[in-house]
Amino acid sequence: MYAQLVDTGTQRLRSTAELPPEERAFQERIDAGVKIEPKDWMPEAYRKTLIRQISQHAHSEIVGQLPEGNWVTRAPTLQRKAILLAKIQDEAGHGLYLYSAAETLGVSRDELLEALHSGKAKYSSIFNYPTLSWADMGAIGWLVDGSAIINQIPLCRCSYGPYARAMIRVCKEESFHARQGYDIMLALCRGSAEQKQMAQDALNRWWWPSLMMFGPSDADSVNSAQSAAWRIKLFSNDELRQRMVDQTVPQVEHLGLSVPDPELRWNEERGHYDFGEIDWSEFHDVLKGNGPCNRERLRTRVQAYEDGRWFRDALVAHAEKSAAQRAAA
Ligand code: BYC
Repeated sequence: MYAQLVDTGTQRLRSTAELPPEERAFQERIDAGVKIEPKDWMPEAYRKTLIRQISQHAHSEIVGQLPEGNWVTRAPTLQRKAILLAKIQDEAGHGLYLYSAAETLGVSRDELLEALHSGKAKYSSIFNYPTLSWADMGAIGWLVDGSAIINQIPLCRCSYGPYARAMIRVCKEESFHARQGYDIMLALCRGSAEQKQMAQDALNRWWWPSLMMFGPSDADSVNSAQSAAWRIKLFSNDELRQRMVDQTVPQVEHLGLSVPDPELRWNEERGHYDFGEIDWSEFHDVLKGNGPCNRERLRTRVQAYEDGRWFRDALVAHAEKSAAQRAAA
């Protein structure tokens, strides 16, 4: 099974009538659109679900820096390099807001990092793919950050206040990321035949993993029903994935590229694009740790954490020394 099945204590969705009075009052607040704040009473299962999702999200932002970090020293111009650096720094910032949002639920950052570094916690499947050419910087910004925006805009309205508020700034920054990615793709598609081919190759490799980012199909999404009832999820995995396809296909056409899916076609009746079946065995393999870069990503992340130990120790020593000096004064 690819889900952690965090024991939230709820095996199935209970009707309002079945809920104990405290939980019923909580559900009524959620249904009325009231934001839940850290000091409010909440069911233990709600708290655990949020810790799971917010920490996975934070880990994704942090690990998500690695595939792009690979290209900072090889950006084609000084301007592209400055933009890429700024984007990667934004991702670090998103990770920090999100760890702070998770901490409001009573978990420590050390516990969260330990779960990531030991391989227990998940991060987005998308960051386990390699970045083979400069065009991948375009495809990631355009498709990966583009998908992230589609998933995260509704999260700005989710029921947990600190998560919803963190998402507002994150989405604004993601929008810059998506535009810079599309700008790289445009430049390549207006360039030489080889450059356009690089852009097509990047689209071919990132298209399907980007669709997988939205998670399993609704029928297989174990957490969706309860998360929807708690307004942590406002749209289903499949609804958001469809939105991504509908929004992106005209952008592909504008670039003069083609989507690597022979079954893709406009469905007049549905008013949406139909698209081919996702290779779910690939998705499950990546989640189990067997994607092309899982081991490398985790190793690099743990090494970065170890390399920064002296700095964290120095900060703590400085804080302790300052506190002792203040106490003695
Ligand atoms: N990758 O029941 P489901 C970024 C897991 S970073 C890995 O549908 P849920 C960026 C899922 O966790 C953007 N695992 O779950 C950064 C669950 O397992 P557990 C990251 C996945 O939570 C740097 C199991 O599969 N965005 O944009 O209701 C540079 C069953 O799934 C994935 C977020 O984290 C996946 N793709 O829905 C550039 C958004 N999909 O936990 C860009 C916040 C599913 O039970 N998260 N799983 O062991 C969410 O919206 C939801 O957690 C998901 C999954 C839609 C992802």
